[in-house]
Amino acid sequence: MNAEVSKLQQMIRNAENIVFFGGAGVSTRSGIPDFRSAHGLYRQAQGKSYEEMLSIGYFENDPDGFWRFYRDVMLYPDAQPNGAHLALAALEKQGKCKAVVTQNIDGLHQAAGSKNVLELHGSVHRNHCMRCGTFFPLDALLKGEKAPRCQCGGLIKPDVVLYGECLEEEVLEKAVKAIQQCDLLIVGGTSLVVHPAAGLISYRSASAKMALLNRDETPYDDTADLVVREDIASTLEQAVQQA
Ligand code: CNA
Repeated sequence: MNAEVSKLQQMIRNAENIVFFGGAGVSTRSGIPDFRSAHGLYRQAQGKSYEEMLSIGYFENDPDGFWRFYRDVMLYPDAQPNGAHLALAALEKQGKCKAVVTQNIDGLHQAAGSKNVLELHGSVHRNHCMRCGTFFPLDALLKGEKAPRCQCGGLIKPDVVLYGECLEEEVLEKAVKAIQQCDLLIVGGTSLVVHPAAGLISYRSASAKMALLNRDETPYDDTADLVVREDIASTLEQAVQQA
């Protein structure tokens, strides 16, 4: 174990109220590409930007085009939790991790066993008819060339916060409260450039420590007590196993 991972292990040992704040990099080892790293989806984009394709404006103007793109690049129904998700679930079981605040929409923290997961950007697993409110599980929507429609004829929309939409107030408030109360904020797998989500890490108290586990540099590296630029799954697996 290198010196940084062993420092993280010590920080976890000393902490009583840990909150994890994460993003797409937490799930890359599960086979779900992120947006902004070297092999991320942004680099593969052609024509329209991903922000445009995943915006509420595009969904409303061309729901068929939106769903074609969304099915193609955002849905990974066979993905399984990796070591990072499992380590965080283990930390919750130990009573140390009080909340996972995630920008991810893949449901893998819950699949790993975490119970208190605050999904800032929603989830691909929840979908509703925009006319009558009927719920649809992901499985029912995976196939097709067109936007899925409810029996009532209404358009189905994933409960995912699209670019141009506001974050859900209640989730945001719970996330802020959890971060304000923690004594160790572990931030990882996020480029910290998508707002307002990224700004939430600034709500930690002055006495709380922050560990930032991200392969690439972020705008907040200077404000962290520890920065580990390695794979988050192996970092957390090592640090939590022996904490
Ligand atoms: P991002 O902007 O793509 O940044 C990801 C960061 O993770 C990059 O800085 C990488 O360096 C880092 N990273 C990638 N793999 C690893 C790894 N194995 N270990 C350590 N670091 C790694 O993603 P953000 O989450 O910051 O951006 C927010 C967007 C991306 C949210 O709106 C998400 O909904 C959206 N997104 C979610 C998923 C998902 O749910 N799995 C996938 C792709 C995009």
